[in-house]
Amino acid sequence: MVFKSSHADLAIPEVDIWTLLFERHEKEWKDDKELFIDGETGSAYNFTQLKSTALNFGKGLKSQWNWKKGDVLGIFSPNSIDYAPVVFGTLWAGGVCSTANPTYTVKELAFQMKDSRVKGIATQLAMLPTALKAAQQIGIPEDRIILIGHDRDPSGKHQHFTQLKSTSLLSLSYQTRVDPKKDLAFLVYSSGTTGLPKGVMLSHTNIVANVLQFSSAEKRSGLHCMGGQDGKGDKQLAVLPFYHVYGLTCILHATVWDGYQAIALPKFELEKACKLIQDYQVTFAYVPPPIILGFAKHPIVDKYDLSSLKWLNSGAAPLTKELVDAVWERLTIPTKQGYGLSETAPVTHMQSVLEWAKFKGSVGPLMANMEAKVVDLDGKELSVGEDGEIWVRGPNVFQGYLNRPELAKDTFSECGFFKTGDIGHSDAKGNFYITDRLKELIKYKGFQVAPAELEGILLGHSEIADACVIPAFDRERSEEVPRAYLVMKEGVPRTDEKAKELIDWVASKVAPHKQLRGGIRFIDEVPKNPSGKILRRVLKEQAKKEDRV
Ligand code: 4UU
Repeated sequence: MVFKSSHADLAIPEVDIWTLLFERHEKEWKDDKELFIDGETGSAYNFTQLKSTALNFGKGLKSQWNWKKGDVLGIFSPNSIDYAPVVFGTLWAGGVCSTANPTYTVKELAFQMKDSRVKGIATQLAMLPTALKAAQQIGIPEDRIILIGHDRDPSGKHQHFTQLKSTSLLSLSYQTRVDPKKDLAFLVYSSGTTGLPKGVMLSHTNIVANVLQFSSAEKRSGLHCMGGQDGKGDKQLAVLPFYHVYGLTCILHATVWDGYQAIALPKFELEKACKLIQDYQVTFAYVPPPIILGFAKHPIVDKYDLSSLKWLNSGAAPLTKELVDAVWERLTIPTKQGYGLSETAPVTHMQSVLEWAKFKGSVGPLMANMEAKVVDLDGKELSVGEDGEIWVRGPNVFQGYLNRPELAKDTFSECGFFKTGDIGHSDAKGNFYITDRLKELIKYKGFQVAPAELEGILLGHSEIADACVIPAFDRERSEEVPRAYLVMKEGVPRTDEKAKELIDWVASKVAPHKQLRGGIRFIDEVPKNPSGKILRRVLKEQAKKEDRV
């Protein structure tokens, strides 16, 4: 059967993101309060400042960099309130943003920037050396590396994004027109169901649709914008990284569309987060499960008054019922859940605060304009209560993987459903439950780890004959961690010291979230089917037994 959203379809306007956020909505603001506030310095952008800063940047791109429709800007930065004008200015100028994890190594960054063919990179001073090395490797001129954030370049070589100036040429002062359905707004990177990270092509319409679908779903959770009746409005903690699709749509875009206030933190530190919640009277936060764990269990939380919080929303990785209960016992606030993927811009399912207690463990019902199927391995449709792969269809589903048209036939069904690679079911009321993952992907703290990438690195080691990486489970922290099963070349000792040496060796080559936190196990042979495909399931089952999952 096809599961359809129980919510009435929303009209998704055929407009680009800039027009939706900055033109359609402007007149509705009752005031001009701050939208993005820097949690560390208190500096902020209100709507008017955000719009003018973004416009200046967009005009600067056109004037100084001869920016054309479809040109891509790499953004390599932790959360900063400047992320907003840089993204929206780039979109105004017809550009596309390729957002990268700020903890990437030179190699990881160079891969993404080259793959998405960026024309420049916006970064922060602390990451400038990495950005410069990556830029040099892929032939991006030094003056195309610009800074965002508070720090300026002491050498004066790299402009701050606010220094890009427009000329007075009238032709450059207009927004670059795009076709919202076809033209891209973002390239976010995901490994999808298999292989190395790939550029997920998100069009303007994908994001516009998801902002509206998501905003409409969240209204059921009692949020109101700052023009709300009591004049106070809701405030959120913006700790999810903006480079990841969850933070990108649900915070960066939704803040502007719904007029919430977002208090931005460059990285999650529990005590800082608690202090900001207390000081700013934050009312809600989108977070991944490890942060929920912090709120539920960490002693530091007791030092702060978090009574302004109305609820937390968890997503990006599985959440246990026990954690939801633990948050309720400690803070008396609901933890609801959402589900989504980079490929769906991202949210497809969202629980409302009215449903959290009745359907704990559920990721909620389908959002408006969404349909889903649950299918078995042969693609046969299953019905209520039966576990299978979840397929989804809707206006937020992406345009395919960049430069990889050959993947379309495995990614989409014949009738245009996107195959998520996640396993789950729906109950009779339309609440979905994610129970397992069919695809290779590992989620560490909500961040993607592609086993194929780690296997590639491991196979480059002179002592390793074969490798398979799978998700293990860290029971104490309640999260997935990458574990490697290795076949060593003859004569190499299979000792704890060797394992530690290899773990450190991998750590020196990858961003911190990809480290082999699940350890290394030495085996005689990687299980494979007759055609040589790794049978990850076998090792996953072995890991489950060992980790008592
Ligand atoms: C079990 O992680 C994301 C998007 C997350 C998101 C979550 C809730 C966005 C909005 C929201 O409200 O994207 P990716 O591409 O990094 O990873 C996608 C994968 C899914 O395929 C699934 O395996 O992350 C996993 N995942 C979840 N797993 C995402 N949400 C959940 C969830 N429970 N709630």
